[in-house]
Amino acid sequence: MSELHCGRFRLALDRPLVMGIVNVTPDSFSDGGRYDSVAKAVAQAERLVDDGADILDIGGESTRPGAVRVPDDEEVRRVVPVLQALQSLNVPLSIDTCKAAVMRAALDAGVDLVNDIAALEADGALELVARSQAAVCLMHKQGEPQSMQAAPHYDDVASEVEAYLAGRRDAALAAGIDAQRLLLDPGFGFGKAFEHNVALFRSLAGQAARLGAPLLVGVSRKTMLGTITGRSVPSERVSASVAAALLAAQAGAAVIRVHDVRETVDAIRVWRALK
Ligand code: PT1
Repeated sequence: MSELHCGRFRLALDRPLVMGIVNVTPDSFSDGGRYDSVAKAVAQAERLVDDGADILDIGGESTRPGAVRVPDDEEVRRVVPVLQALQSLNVPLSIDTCKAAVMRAALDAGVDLVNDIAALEADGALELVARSQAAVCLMHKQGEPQSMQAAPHYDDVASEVEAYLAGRRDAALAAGIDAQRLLLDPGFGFGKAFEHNVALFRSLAGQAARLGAPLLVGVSRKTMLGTITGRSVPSERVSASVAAALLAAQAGAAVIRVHDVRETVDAIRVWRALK
């Protein structure tokens, strides 16, 4: 049975794992010392573990369409205290970053997985992760979050994303990152129009089989689900997100990245019991 070598942990991949999202984004008015945002993130993380999260994904910079960049040192100051506070929870910790400086600080703080929307393309990132014991998620995107939804273009989105992921997988293997440390992610909503996301979603089972690596899928509360349901408010996309998570699980996704851990865990339990 396949397993993911993930820092301090060996995670069995015999069922879809649920990765819970923890955002550390300070309120600039009331939170000069960042105490409030750290305390809130830790409380949120503890709740997600109670709800059944298998992995916690901690992020200090939003990468949703149009989000503004956060400087390296500011991102480090946001996430490191949270990672330190969560070490003793004994749950695998993931850092959601594309910056090598943040990866280094997070690895020093004991992070178990590096979740990189830029697939370790930053200078030094591949070597840094290779020297660690952490797992890594390599994601596809077209363009940068600030402008990626302006005019996404593909001739064949599924084969282009698959070729990119195969190339980054091979770069990671060549750098000495063991296959059992790798997750690949098609990157829903990252430089993709609605039709691209749909075509990509329908290609998940084939990609999982051909890439020969476990896939991570992140569709939770995303615009594509708002387009399908007509719900413009992300927090009203919970049922849509759970439905999409189940379809991703059915297509063979190994890890599902979600906001709504409790709902997703229950749905996956029912799917596994009744399928
Ligand atoms: C993801 C992901 C991520 N998504 C991984 N990491 C985000 N591995 C952050 C929208 O269309 O899918 N995989 N880290 C969040 N990014 C987005 C992108 C949020 C698009 C919302 C949208 O609404």
